[in-house]
Amino acid sequence: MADILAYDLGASSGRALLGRLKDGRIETEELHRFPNDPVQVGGRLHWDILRLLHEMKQALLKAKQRGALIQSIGIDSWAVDFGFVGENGELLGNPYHYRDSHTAGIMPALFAEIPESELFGRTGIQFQPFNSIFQLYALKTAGNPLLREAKRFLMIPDLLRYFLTGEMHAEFTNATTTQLFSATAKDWDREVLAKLGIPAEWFGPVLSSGDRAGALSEAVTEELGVSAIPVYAVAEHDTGSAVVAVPALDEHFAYLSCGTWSLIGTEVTEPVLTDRARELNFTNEGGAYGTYRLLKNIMGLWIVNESRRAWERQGSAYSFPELVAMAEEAPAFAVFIDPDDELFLPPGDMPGRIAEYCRRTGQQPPTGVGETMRCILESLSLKYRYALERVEELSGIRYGGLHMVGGGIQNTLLCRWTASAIGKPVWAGPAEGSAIGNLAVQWIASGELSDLREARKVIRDSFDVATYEPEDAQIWEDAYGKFLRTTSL
Ligand code: LFR
Repeated sequence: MADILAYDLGASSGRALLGRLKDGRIETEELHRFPNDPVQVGGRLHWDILRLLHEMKQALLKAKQRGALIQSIGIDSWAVDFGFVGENGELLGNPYHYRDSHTAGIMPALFAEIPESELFGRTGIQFQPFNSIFQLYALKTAGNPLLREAKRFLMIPDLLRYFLTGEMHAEFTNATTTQLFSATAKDWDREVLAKLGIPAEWFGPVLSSGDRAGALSEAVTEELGVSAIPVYAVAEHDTGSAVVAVPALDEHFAYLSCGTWSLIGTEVTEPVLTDRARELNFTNEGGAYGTYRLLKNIMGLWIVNESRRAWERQGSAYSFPELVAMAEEAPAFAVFIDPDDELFLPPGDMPGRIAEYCRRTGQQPPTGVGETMRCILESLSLKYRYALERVEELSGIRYGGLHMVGGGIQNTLLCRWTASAIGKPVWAGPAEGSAIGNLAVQWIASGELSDLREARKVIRDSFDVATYEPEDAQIWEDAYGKFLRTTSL
């Protein structure tokens, strides 16, 4: 039985999943899971990229020990971040983490060179200070010496794929998230690059999902004693892979990819470049097979993860199930935050920032762990409703419910509250959305699945999808009104 391997790297952990197609069903096996802890040095926040490569190699060794015969490999990861390769083919420096503060306050300076409306019209991408365009601009403004030596710009999965294969390629879904990619010409936007003085030669040809992207290099096959396994470009942006795995049978559907971030949106065939989409700061990220992901970023479980770390630093360690149980016991709808307030973007003391947000908005700060957790999870659920209403406005479609995929669905309280907040059913599953979408594109590439539609059907047949029905309609309606007033949304 042929196995294929998906590497899915998230902002807090990475995993390697083996996938197998058997009688029209997908079977997966987690080969390896590893933390992805960023490293702070000299006041800057970096990814530990070589450690990630090491862990990816560990997965290949584990596969070998199990006697798995891997037919192909795909890599997906978070978006926007990148590394530079120099003249001698070596990595220059360490890739920055998109939550590093070097992009804070940088957006207005760039808009003085390219107006906001022009940049959105050209790229269709939402404005976030951490988009690659702003990161590059910040490095340039600071006179960072890496820029003088750089010969190629590679996004995180491109870079890791290069380490494994020796070939440098860009990939469509992830390339769009740079905000340097033309939504209409479907190629790097050379005019934007020229205006910002970024060398166009850094940006190579762009592969589509399912294109062959080389094979394990001799250096790797010799080091690990494995064969030259082919590597495919999948939907290398993890959210792009997660959307591939949404088990929807309808053409039009709404999804929420729920992990460190919450990405809520729908799949469209052409980017929506209207003024309204720009005002709402929606994005049109490239999807698999020429689709676009019209979606909105919501800060997501990052706020929970960081709060947990803050409590741990204060000497109180809680597991996620404990935190969720404490949220459920706390009083309902006491205080609200806008999870997308910029206060919550950088790492740090989230409970302290939630208290600060409450004071700023005339609310009594939550007093304990349970209250704080309740505030976060209720506010997230209500923000999902706000965003979903805007997805419906932009697409002109009313959705019958919301598909939730990603690790966040293990938080069943969040799924329940989301259903109640949006007043529609939530269909939750699969949890390993990105890795499964990654596998699916490899199977389409090898011809074992015919297309995206068939892939979604097979995913639907292979994984449990839990349905959550909305409850307490009026109570949630009132809470939504209070949430909107408090957050001034
Ligand atoms: C989710 C994600 C989001 C992107 C953010 C930063 O993992 O890829 O889609 O906006 O991380 O890269």
